Amino acid sequence: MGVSIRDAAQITPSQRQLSWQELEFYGFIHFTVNTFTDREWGLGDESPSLFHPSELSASQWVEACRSAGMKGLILTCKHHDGFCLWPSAYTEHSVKNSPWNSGEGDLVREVADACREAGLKFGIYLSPWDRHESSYGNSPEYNTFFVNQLRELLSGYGELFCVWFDGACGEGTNGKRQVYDWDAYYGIIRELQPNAVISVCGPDVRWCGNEAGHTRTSEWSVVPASMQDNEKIQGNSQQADDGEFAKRVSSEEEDLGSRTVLAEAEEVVWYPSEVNTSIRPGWFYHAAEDDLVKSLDELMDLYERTVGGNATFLLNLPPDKRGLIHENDARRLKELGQRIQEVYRINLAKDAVVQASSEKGSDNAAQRITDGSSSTYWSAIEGVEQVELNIDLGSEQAFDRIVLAEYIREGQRIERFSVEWQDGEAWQPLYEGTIVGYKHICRFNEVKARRLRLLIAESRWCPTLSRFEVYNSANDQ
Ligand code: FUL
Repeated sequence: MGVSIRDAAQITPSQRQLSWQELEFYGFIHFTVNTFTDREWGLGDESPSLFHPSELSASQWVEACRSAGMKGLILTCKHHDGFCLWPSAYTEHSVKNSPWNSGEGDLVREVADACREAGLKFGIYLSPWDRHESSYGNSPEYNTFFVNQLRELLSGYGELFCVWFDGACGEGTNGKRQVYDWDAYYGIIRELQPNAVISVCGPDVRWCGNEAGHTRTSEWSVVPASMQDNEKIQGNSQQADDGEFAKRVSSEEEDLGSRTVLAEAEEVVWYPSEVNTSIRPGWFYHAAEDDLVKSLDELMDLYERTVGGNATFLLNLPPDKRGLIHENDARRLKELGQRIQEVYRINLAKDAVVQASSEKGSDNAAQRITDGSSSTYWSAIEGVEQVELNIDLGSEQAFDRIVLAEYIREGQRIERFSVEWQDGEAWQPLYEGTIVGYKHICRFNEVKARRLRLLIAESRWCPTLSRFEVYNSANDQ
């Protein structure tokens, strides 16, 4: 029992996990018959004739995502009500029986094409729980049906970056119990879309555990393999359509990867976190929520805590009955994109001179952390777990953000660090942090300084860093 620090330090991401992590921020679209019935969970008996968006424009959705700085989009191809946004050959419960485009429409195709045209990655959400399909609960029959639907989506719409399996199910004790054949689902995904990550009820991307935008101070990507247990993920997911779940934050499991956790673990895996939340209270559009779009400050804070907290940010945008992202949401997304760009535009450490108390060799010299490339990196000598890095910005600068990035191809190592600034002869504390991982955004009150030092107080085997950047958020003015 117990995983050694050195072993934990050697756990690295797969190529598909790395590519996914680099997307950082991407959109979620919840759209189905619920949009027209004003519900969050459809019952499965809705008539396909309800689905009649009057002005649907997938390129407007994609443009809204792009304006926010998102690099991908995941579409609810089928939510719990079972209605399919593509003309599946395996059910009548789909767009082929809707007035939209006279039953000739294929929304999955429209969104996939719009994404490709705009340079966004495309991913699919397919709810395992299906309240319409009569075979649901008759396990082998439904599993065949589900694999057939997966095959349609995996083979008909070009490259996918993600297949998102929701853990939610509201069948309750007297409902139908379906035993999902996860191995069969994963098998066909790996076969037909080897580059796609399988998220939530899947081995590649971990659900952060809440839908309210709560983030952990120390979000480890290396966690016990037992976290990949789908039964447990489903148990923690939404069980009832009571409008409460999306607001709930459970902080029971704050620590998923510290040394205390490693000491008890049998095996650890690279299983990084994704934070999913909605721009409005609901996942689907409700006119009553038009004035409840999250504020720019809230969204910016979420962005900095998720992407800047070693997670990715999956932000949901619900198109309205017209089939458009409402003006209020579209405006907010554009504002967010501008704010992100402005805050992170001028890196004040671009020409900084860096020295480290330990350096593995010239390929991994300390200076690598400011060369603007995320494929070069500094590393301490193996076995050196505490390091001091001195950063000289060349002249005094005013700033309130520092961005750190580990070279995660080599694993996640840093456990505790602090940053100080030089004030005359003295060093003043500026920031204390725990993990870094893919990206850590340090936020603090503005300070004016020329010299900084980063003290890595605890790490696993030897720390690495690929980026050290300095910004001033006042630059957005
Ligand atoms: C939940 C679902 O029940 C919601 O409707 C939504 O799809 C969200 C992303 O996951 O658990």
